[in-house]
Amino acid sequence: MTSAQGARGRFITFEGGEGSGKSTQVRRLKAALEARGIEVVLTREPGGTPLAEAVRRLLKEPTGDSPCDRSELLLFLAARAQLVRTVIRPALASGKWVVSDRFSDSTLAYQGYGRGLSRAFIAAANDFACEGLRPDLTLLLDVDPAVAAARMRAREAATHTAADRIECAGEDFHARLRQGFAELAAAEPERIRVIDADGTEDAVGEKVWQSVRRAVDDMV
Ligand code: Z5A
Repeated sequence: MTSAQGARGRFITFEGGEGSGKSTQVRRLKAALEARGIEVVLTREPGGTPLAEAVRRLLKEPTGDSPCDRSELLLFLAARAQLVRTVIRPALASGKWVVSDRFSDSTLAYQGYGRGLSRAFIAAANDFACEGLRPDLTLLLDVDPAVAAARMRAREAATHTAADRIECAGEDFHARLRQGFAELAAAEPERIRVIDADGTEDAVGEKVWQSVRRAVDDMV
């Protein structure tokens, strides 16, 4: 693990489609790391600062003016630039570990593979937004889309909420997403570990922990 250069903290991101269990596993990993005496800052994307949370609302809630694909991309990047500069870098510099629910791979997957915008441009723009910061480790939670959809429906029924603008993208979009994430993982197997996330929360949590443990043992 070398990419959060000079910092003592470590930067771990979770990626995958909606309903793959990222938020659940982010919380579990935080607890597991804290039990080892590691200070952890949780972030989510888009969001994690007042400005970035305002951008999140613009992206997810109806405004009467749905963003075009380019506008959507730039809003995600604006939120990321603010999060990296004001939360992630300071936390890493002070020795804390940062665990983020989504980060730059989501932009390549959703806006690149999903929306069809230039992946070369997105990679360069990500680099600009992050000032070169890259995750040390990324856990890609891969789940059958039908399983994920069932989880989402169950959550919507339990919380009386409806799917948001991005969640309503069609089956083709979600197939491109999954393929895109798989290609990203194949291109960077050292950084991106694919976790089969079809099992129970405990089973997936154990796989996540095994992937992270080597990094933890290096640190404590
Ligand atoms: N987006 C983008 O387009 N470009 C970008 O650059 C970035 C993001 C950064 C953010 O939505 C949206 O922004 C997202 C991508 C896009 N679009 N969509 N759609 P979000 O933050 O609101 O949501 P999300 O990131 O897609 O996650 P999610 O829908 O909340 O799902 P999740 O975090 O992966 O899963 P979960 O919340 O942990 O679990 C979902 C439900 O399943 C819940 O009821 C759990 O209790 C249950 N669950 C979790 N794990 C299990 C297991 N193992 N078994 C059974 N049930 C489970």
